Amino acid sequence: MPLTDAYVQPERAHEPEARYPLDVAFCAKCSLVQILHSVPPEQIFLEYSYYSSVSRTLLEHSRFHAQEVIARRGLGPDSLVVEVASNDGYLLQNFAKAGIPVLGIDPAVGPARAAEAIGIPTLQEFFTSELATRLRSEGKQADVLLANNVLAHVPDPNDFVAGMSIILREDGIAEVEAPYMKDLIDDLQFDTIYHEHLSYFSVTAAKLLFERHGLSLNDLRHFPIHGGTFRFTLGRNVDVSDAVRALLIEDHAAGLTGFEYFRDFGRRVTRLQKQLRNLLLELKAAGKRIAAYGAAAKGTILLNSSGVGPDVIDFVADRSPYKQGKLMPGLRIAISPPERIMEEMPDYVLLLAWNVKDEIIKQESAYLERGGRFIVPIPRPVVLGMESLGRAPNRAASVRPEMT
Ligand code: DWN
Repeated sequence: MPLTDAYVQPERAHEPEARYPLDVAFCAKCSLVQILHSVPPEQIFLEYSYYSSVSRTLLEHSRFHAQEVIARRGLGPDSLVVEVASNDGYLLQNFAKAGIPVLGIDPAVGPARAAEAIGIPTLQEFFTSELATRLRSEGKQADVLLANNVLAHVPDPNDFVAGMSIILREDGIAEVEAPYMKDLIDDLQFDTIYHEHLSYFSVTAAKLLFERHGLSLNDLRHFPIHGGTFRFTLGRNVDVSDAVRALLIEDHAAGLTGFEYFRDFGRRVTRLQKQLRNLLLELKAAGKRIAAYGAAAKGTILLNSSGVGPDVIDFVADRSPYKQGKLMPGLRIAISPPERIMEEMPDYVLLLAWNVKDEIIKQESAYLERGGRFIVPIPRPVVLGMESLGRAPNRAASVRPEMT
């Protein structure tokens, strides 16, 4: 597969692009699932196109999290909140607005610059145990350490968690969000497997990793964001909540600590890809025009692994100005502003960013009102029309019942 953040400039469309193996393995000792080929992070995260603030869903999720942590930990002007993978300041801005000193750490040049532009001090570096040691020697230790959607992204999770332990105050806590592997497997979210995501966690695997570096998994909460995410709360006190105990039991009961649970995943994915491809080709054969929405990393995997290219998808709409005008990695489908959907009124729009479908459907309600239809590919291909707005189907649009 190509790198999912390697959006292609049109003038370079004729150039070949690097592709890398994307094999996934299960560790029988600690239950961690990992991809086997690590692409150097400098190749992915320095010129990075993902800006967290594009998603209102994520901004809301982050605002509620900050408010809850400030109250729970009694944070104030003498506290320090450090975030690793702070991106464009989407989360830390809530602490800064409350008068709490913050420090962002993110290697991505663009997002780090965007964070600084809104007053979030940001180190444009990769987080390592060495950086943590340097910050600690400068007297910068965190009362709260945040690390959302980054633990899965690092080639050396042990060094990363060792760094977390170093930078955390003795009585500090860390809050780490990472996708839950059970959601991925149960809901066939195969398109979230890509080279940015090196590790995939069960509660068992995460707990073992944290404990290896003196951090106890004190508590956890599950959220629907990004298709299913755990927020792990870590501290130095060995104090394990009932929720953690319940999920450890669930891991074993569901089979996440053994290979059998994963054995038929590939076959189920292949069946899903065939269903999606057949649906799209049937629609094309019937003369329908199809676009897509969300130049998401997962969209590159979905399209390239399913062999769905510019012969099927006319364009991909995306609100991010950093992606508009470029081409999707691999199959080279053009990325356009969302306004093109209403201008051209394709019959169907494939929702590549299915994890934020509610936000996108609400945003594009005019398209549905004019008879447009969304195709949601995961966990199985379904066609959504006006009914997805909670209103009566538009009689003008005829859609075969078997596709709804
Ligand atoms: O781990 C990661 C997850 C958390 O986010 C990163 N590796 C990269 C990224 O993965 P992704 O690109 O699959 O994430 P999203 O958030 O599903 O991407 C959504 C895309 O859709 C973005 O390009 C923004 C765009 N978007 C839009 O055009 N209009 C998003 C929303 C909510 C919208 O209304």
